[in-house]
Amino acid sequence: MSVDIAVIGAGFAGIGTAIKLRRKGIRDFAILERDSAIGGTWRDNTYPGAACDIPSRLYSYGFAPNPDWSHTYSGSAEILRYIETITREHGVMSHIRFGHNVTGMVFDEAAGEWEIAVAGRPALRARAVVLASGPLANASWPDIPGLDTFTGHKIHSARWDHDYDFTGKRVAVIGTGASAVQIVPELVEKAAAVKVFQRTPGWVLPRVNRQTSALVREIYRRVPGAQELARAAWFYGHESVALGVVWNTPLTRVVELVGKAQLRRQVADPWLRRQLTPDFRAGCKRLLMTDDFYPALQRANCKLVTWPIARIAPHGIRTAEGVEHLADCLVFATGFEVGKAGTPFPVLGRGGRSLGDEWARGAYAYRSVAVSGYPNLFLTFGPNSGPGHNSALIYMEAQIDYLVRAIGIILDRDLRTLEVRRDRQDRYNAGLQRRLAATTWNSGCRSWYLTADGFNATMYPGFAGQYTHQLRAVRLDDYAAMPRRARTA
Ligand code: N01
Repeated sequence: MSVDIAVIGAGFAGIGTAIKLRRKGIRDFAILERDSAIGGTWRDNTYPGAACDIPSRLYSYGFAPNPDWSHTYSGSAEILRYIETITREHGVMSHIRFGHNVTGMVFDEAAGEWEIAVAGRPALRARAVVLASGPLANASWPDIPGLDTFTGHKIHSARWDHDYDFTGKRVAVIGTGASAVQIVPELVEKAAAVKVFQRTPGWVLPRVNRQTSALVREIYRRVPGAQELARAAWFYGHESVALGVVWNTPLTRVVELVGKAQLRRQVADPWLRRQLTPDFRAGCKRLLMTDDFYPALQRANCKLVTWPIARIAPHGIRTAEGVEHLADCLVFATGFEVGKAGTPFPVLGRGGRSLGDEWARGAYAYRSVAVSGYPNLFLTFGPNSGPGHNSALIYMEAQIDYLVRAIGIILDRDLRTLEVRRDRQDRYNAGLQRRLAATTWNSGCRSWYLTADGFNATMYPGFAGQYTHQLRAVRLDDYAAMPRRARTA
């Protein structure tokens, strides 16, 4: 079986890619999705309180504005509905092959095709592949001793168990990242007791969510340009935030002042305030946007535990000072496996070289979308494309436009291979790493942005506008292009 293009993953990026391929008149493509439904992150992250902390007008595609967002920041169900709607409206559904779990890819140099292995199914061949499987797709269970000995219920934030009834239960939440700060305010409403195990306090900033009034929705629907204007306002607002969170400059202190003011305003107890005060520069780890987390921690049925976890016991969690915290349910808001195996499955390029091996100490790519040695392969949300201050969708749409243009070049010119030149890739990454050294992410905290060796393969050190600008055109002199006919000549 073969197609011109294989897209791996039917989340936001895969669906966006498919829409843009169709708009370009490309029809011979398949989206391989391991699950039985679309939506990726927004299908999987359905924990109570799950929402996006980027405004919906920015956290959506520019080509598919939605006048009906119910709030400034939408919940996960509404975002999933948006993805389903654009998938249907743009005729993408028929391209999706559900239950197709890709287990590996090998580049066949003679044919100029990727051979894609799919669990329990025949392999698929494709002239070009778009890897849209997402960096935060696999839940991370922490390596805490005794994890398997717990006799109660265990839930990970990214795979919520909606059948479990928290009413009257004692719950222990491990983690205080972006997922936990959304979960805890919901859990305290139902559970008898909630203990929140914090290893590192994060910077918490106000979110201020508002319902969109009927009048505003009507304006967005009827007034030409209104949605674009609102999106532009949010975009430049977030771009200005970059000055305080991307680089480690005096402006970072402004963000820290806002965080400290929120802490002072919402937490009266000086002891608790001290426990919640971060000891690293704002932005070094992901900023936590919430108005509800601190109030939830101060509810009578909630307690913050700051002693390190020593082990998980059959009936709860034992902390370093020897106390056992009994729990009926452990909630793991412990994040995702990021770059642990290099790539989500083995990817073998020219001469059998392995992308996983090359990326073992930290991933790199050319402008985050292409990798030398792996022709006709394009990445969404690839190395160093994390924003930190703006919407991931802005970055994603720029990547998609770029890679669809590159794929168009492969098809229109009937190329066997289009491969980024190594020297261009190296020059790009040398510049990136130089700039990254001056950012807040490299200022000394531990985060999933960095590898164990402190290599930043995750974030883009600049404004969103700079990132999208560099992807506005495919510069052919950055690539080696080999026509198909050269094989037989
Ligand atoms: O995961 P995280 P997340 N013992 O890795 C703690 C996106 N997202 O799911 O900080 C004790 O950030 C860990 O502690 P520490 C967003 O990109 C977006 O919350 O490492 N604790 C931390 O507190 C985000 O960055 C939205 O010391 C342990 C927590 O678990 C990404 O997803 C909403 C531990 C993990 O935090 C991941 O966020 C939610 C251990 N052994 C998520 N291991 C939006 O709104 C880990 N921890 C867009």
